[in-house]
Amino acid sequence: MRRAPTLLALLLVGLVTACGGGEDAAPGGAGQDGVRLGFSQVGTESAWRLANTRSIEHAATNAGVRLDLRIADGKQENQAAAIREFISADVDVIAFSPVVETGWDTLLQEARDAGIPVIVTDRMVDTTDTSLFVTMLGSDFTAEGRKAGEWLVEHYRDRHGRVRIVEIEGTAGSAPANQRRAGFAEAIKADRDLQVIGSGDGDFTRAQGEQVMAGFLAAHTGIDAVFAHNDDEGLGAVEAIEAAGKRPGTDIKIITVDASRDGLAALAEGRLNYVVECNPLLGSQLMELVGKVTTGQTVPRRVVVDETAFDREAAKAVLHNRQY
Ligand code: GYE
Repeated sequence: MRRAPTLLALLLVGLVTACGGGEDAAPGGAGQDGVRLGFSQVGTESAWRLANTRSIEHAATNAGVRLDLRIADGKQENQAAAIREFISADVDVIAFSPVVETGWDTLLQEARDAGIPVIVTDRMVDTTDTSLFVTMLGSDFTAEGRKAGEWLVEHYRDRHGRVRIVEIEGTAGSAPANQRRAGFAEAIKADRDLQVIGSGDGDFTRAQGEQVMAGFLAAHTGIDAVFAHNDDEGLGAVEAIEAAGKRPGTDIKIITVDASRDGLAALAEGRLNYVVECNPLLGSQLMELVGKVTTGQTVPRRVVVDETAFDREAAKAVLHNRQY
């Protein structure tokens, strides 16, 4: 344990109760009150990201955590600068969602040398020494890619002949792009007719998704399906497909990940075909881990978020009270 909890925090343990913030409410009494948390967020690229930031802000407020939030605009160097500032400010805990997987070892070592525990959230880091962070809270991106691929295998089960797929990937080098690609490739191996004929970096944005899809439509005829690594890219692809005079969801099938409100609405309208859930509402779980880490309690090395997937009917059923 890095430092003893303050007397006030000790007095509050057991007195604080969760204060009705829905999924963002951190359970009280976990020792977070007054803890200083430096959090380096990826950016503002998608609906998922905005919901994730909001969830963390709400949960911090509910738990009494003093949050120093920095948004990195998708740049690793900005995250490195923010994390170094957290170290200089001697915060109690650092959490971050790494924009790309590699290149963090030195920085994590600096945090360790300063005695500050680091929690990795949302996206995994690829480090030589995994003890450089205390825990990782986030989704199973490989499973998400696999679910997307399995839907295509099932959908084209009775079709004979090549199925031409294009893949709009997430930010190059990011954990969700690497792992969704891998899970998807693994699943579509079950049917040799399913072939990825093109892939491009959509950077998890609608604008880039649209541009990459327009490029595919210009370069290839007879595209059957798109696997977009998030809803925003998929919704950009919808626009490019319509601009090319085709019907998204009908002429070209589209599978995405996240299950944001906009994604599910497009699915309910039949412009997307299948959406795999990736839940951004990690705030309360993060604050719980922060509380445990600062009070010397043991935490699991990996906390995986529970998720599902939606077809058109399932989207219609949940859309009315979707939180993100
Ligand atoms: O799928 C995408 C966001 O890291 C899980 O990042 C996250 C991904 C999410 O920009 O929309």
